[in-house]
Amino acid sequence: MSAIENKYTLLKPELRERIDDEHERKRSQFLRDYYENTGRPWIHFYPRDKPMHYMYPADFEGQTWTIESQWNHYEKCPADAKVEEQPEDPLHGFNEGHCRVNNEPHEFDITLLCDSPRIYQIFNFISDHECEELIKTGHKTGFKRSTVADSADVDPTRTSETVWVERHLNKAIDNILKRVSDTIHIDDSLLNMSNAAETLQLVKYENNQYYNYHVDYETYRANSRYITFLMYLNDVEAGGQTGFRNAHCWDKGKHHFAVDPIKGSAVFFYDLLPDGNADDRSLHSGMHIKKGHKYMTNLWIYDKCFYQDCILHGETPREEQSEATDPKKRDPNTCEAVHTSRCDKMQDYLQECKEIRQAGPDNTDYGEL
Ligand SMILES: O=C(O)CCC(=O)C(=O)O
Repeated sequence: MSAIENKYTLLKPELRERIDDEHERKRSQFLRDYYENTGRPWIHFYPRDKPMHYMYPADFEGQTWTIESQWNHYEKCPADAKVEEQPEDPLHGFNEGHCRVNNEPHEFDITLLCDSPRIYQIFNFISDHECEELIKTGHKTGFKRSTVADSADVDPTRTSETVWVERHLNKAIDNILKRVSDTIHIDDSLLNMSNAAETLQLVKYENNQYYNYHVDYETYRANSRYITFLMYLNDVEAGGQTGFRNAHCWDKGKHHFAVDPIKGSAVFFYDLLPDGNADDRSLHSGMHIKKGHKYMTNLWIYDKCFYQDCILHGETPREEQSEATDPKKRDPNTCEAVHTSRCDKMQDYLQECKEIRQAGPDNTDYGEL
C-alpha cells in the first residue's frame, strides 16, 4: 500500500466522513450549476480541468486551416538508385529505402466537418508509400483479434484485428507521427507511450467486420483520452465509414454523420469538450465493411497524460501484456511499480506541458491547467 493510501486510512472515521461529505456537496453543486449554465449534464469525472492541450475552434461549416509540416511525404526510393546513392534524409539521417518527395514542407488543409462532435478531415495526409509501410509493419508485428478498451478479452462488439506498432520500428511511422504533432499542435515528445499518447494502433477489417458504437473517453478518473486521430490506409470498395450516430452538426438536430475511409486521408475528433466535460456526441463506430477490406490506424492522445490504472484494474500495462493475456498470470507487483513510475513521470510531464503551453502561438486558445 502506498504512503498516501496509508495516511488516508489512518484518518479518524468522522474526519474522513466530513471530507467525503464536503466533496459530495461541492460535486452536487457543480453538477447543478453546470447543467443550469450549459443545458448539458456533466458526465465526466469531477473535478477535472479544461483540456490542457490545444483544441481547434469549430466556428462554421467548412472552416479550414492550412498547415505546413517539415515532415513531408516519404515515397519509395527509386528502384534503380543504389542505397549508397540515395540521398540521405536531412531530417532523419539514413533513409532505409524511404526518400522524401522533395525538400519542401508538406502543405495540407484541415477542414471542419461537424461542430458537435468536433470532427476534422485532412486529405493527402499520408503518402501511398507511408500507407504501405504501416500495413507492412502491422503484418510483421502480427495482427490479432481486436479487444475492447483495457480488457484483454475478445468481444463481439469488435470483430476486426489489431496490432500496436511502436513508432521507432519504422522511420516512415515516426515521420507520420511528427506530422501528426505539427497538425494538432502537441509537442512530438508527448506522442510517446507514457507521455500523452498510446502506441499507434493498426486495425484490419475484412468483409463484414465492424466495431460497434462506443466512446473513447473514460469517465472513472480525471485523466482521459481527449483526441482520437484516425488515418485510412486503403480505399474500401463499399461500407467501412466511421459513423457518428449522435452528431448534431450546426444544430441541425441529431443525425447520423459518416466519414468515408479514403486512402491517405486523416480524420480527427475531440473526445472532450473545451470545458473538460466528455463529449457524448463523439460516440462513433467502424461501420460494416460491405465489400473489400479496410486498414486504418488509431492514435489516442490523453489529457493530461497516458498511464493505466493497474492497481484499479489489477492489470499489467499493455506493452507487457502480450505474453500475459490471462488476468491470473499477470503480476500486480510489476504493475504497481510501473504505475508508480508513470505517476512520477507525470510531474515532469506536466511541467513540460506547462512550458510548451507558455511558449505556444499567441492566438492559441489553450484551456487552463
Ligand atoms: O474503423 C473506424 O473507422 C473507427 C475505429 C474506431 O472507432 C476505433 O478503433 O476506436
